[in-house]
Amino acid sequence: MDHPINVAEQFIPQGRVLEVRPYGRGNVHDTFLVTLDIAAEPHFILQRLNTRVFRRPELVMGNLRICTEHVRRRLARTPTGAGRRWEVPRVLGARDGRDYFIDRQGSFWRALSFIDSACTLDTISDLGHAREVGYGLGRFHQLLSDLPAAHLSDTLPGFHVTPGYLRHYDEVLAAHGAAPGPEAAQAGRFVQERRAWAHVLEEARAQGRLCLRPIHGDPKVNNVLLDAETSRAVALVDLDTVKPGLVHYDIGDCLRSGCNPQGEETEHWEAVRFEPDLCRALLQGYLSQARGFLTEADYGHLYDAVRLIAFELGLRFFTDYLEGNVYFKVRHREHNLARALVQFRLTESIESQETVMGAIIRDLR
Ligand code: GN1
Ligand code: MG
Repeated sequence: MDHPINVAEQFIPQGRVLEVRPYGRGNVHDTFLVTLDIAAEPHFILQRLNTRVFRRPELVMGNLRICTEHVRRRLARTPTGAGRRWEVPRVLGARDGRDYFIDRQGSFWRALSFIDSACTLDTISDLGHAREVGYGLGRFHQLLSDLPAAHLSDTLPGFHVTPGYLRHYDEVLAAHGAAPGPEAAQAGRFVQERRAWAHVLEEARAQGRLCLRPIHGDPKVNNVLLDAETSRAVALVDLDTVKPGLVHYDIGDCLRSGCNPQGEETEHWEAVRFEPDLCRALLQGYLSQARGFLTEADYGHLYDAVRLIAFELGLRFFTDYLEGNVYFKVRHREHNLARALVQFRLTESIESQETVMGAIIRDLR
């Protein structure tokens, strides 16, 4: 690929690039923070999209535009209440007027405005933070709740469709065989024991009980920006996976990430647990924004959502481990196995708290 500094220059109408450094902890794209010598707006985010995963990156940019423009129009009509701000990243145009740049090697680059005075957390242990992360997802869904899902392209067919991940798992297992070692065997059994249930959300969708809406696709804790001073949620970032989907994918993903204080990258998978107090706080924040558009059936599938998305992510990591780490970036060969064990342990903890979760959901409605 071209050097990121040269690419960054394609996105600035004036000024000079002072620095480009790797940014965040993305598992799929390459992300950089660019610093310019322009005092008014010294930073922007530069990303090289993974086009092996997102095969039609121009559609990703289309979804991004549709959704950010929709939200900006809504915010202009109904501003955010006092003591809060809500921000939407802006797509920055390239010199040739397009909203992306293709380098000499064919890599697809795009630039987004940087949201200032905000921070992210990789894990949470504080109930106030959990409430704000939930609020952030709720606000995001609520602002998109009047955008028909059909206006967005399906940029990642099969994303979060668990039965499809199971089919792929079976294919990989058939092609590569089972992995050696007790932990891989345990993970294999874990998948077997849950396969019959894994279609739960897709079945509800096929029967018309759940419907497609615009979703974020990846609302894990560190994709919710919190104001650096007030800790209030100010934005959701990482908008590549915005597309039609079930809000349950998002709610499940946010809860599986937000209620695991050990974090998804911990090496101590045995210590992983799903924390019900964080779940209550996160859902409370979410529902403060989402009550107006959730249906009876939506509530009925919230527990399934968090159990399923934790399981599904474990399955995706485990499959990638078996396939030789072709999808998620890894720091060592067993990395995806370790990640899978974390999500499977989390799934077990969620399962052991089904009654508690049912009570939390009943209380908060
Ligand atoms: C990937 O690249 P990143 O970190 O934004 C993945 C998500 C997973 C997440 C787990 C397109 O997101 O689905 O939940 O890793 N994104 C894609 O950390 O597969
Ligand atoms: Mg992402």
